[in-house]
Amino acid sequence: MTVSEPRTPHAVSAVTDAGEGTDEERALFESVIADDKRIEPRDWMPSAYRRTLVRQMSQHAHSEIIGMQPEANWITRAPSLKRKAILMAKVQDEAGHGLYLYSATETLGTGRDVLNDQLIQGKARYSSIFNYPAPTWADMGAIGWLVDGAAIVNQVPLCRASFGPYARAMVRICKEESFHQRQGFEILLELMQGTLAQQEMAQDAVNRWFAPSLMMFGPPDAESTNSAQSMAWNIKRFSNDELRQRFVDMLVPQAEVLGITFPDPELAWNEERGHYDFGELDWDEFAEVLAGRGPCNAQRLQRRRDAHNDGAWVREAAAAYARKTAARAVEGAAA
Ligand code: BYC
Repeated sequence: MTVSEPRTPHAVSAVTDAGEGTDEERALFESVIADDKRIEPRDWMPSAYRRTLVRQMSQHAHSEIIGMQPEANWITRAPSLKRKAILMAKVQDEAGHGLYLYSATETLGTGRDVLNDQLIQGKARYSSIFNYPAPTWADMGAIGWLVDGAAIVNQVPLCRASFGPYARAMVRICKEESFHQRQGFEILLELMQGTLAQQEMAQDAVNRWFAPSLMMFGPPDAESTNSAQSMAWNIKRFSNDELRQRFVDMLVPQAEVLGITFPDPELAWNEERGHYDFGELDWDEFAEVLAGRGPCNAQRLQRRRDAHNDGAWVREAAAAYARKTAARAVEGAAA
């Protein structure tokens, strides 16, 4: 399997860039990591640690922002006022998550405008999962249950990430993701208790989202270029495959409650391992999506660009208002 533009694996140590910082600074950084404590924005840190955080946190922020699109598409078509209100609240939460994460990334010295430019110019990654279409109402259930479910499994360990602002942002995000997952499960539960057509719609959505949601955890460990270093720095706590396995083990009993099946003939309990076995994922498809050739990549980016351009007048008005308020404050102080 090849992920587009593969990176050379980093050497695995707490401090990578030899010669950086003073002996004291490096020793302090290493001891904070070894003691499983937090690095804060003003602390000295190796530049590779900073770059890794900016990479992961900005990709995460972009995922939240792009991730609003498949669901926002259903706000005007939600089947009831109650469903519309819940969906609006969820999409609004995703915007909030994006903003906390951009703010946390800013504490590392990379501004939101820079990150936004990278996103709209197609130079930044965001989660592969948001390049798949959401053609039916049941997709809202499948996204909540599977996509937010995978997000929780991936993100709960990030509440213990070594960089303080990231870890703290994740605490609130995880609480909200938990509500998101339950609302998805509840949509599917209601559909599965409905007509045959509704049951088929729910099953079809789960068939389409199952494998992509497992790919959210990233490539297999052997192909994961960043994992070893990120784990040495206590940014990641578990490997991609460990979390993927945890997710599958969590899903199977929930699927039984729903009366839904997964499109994987190899899915079976393995007594010896104490885990569910599951089939190989289509990593060529994953590579295609990462290379920008997934079903919705072009549409998602274009919509983000359009929204950014459409919002220019709001940014200009806010900046003009801020200038005016500042000028009035100066005049008031002089008077
Ligand atoms: N999609 O070395 P690896 C949400 C890239 S939003 C795209 O294992 P790492 C939600 C990876 O970036 C949830 N790219 O990487 C929002 C790397 O490329 P670069 C988003 C992926 O970082 C709205 C290369 O593949 N969650 O829940 O150690 C509505 C090699 O991978 C993906 C986060 O962002 C992917 N799936 O581990 C509803 C969580 N996987 O950068 C829901 C935070 C891998 O070297 N991020 N790549 O060019 C992480 O935990 C980690 O970054 C990952 C990847 C586990 C995703």
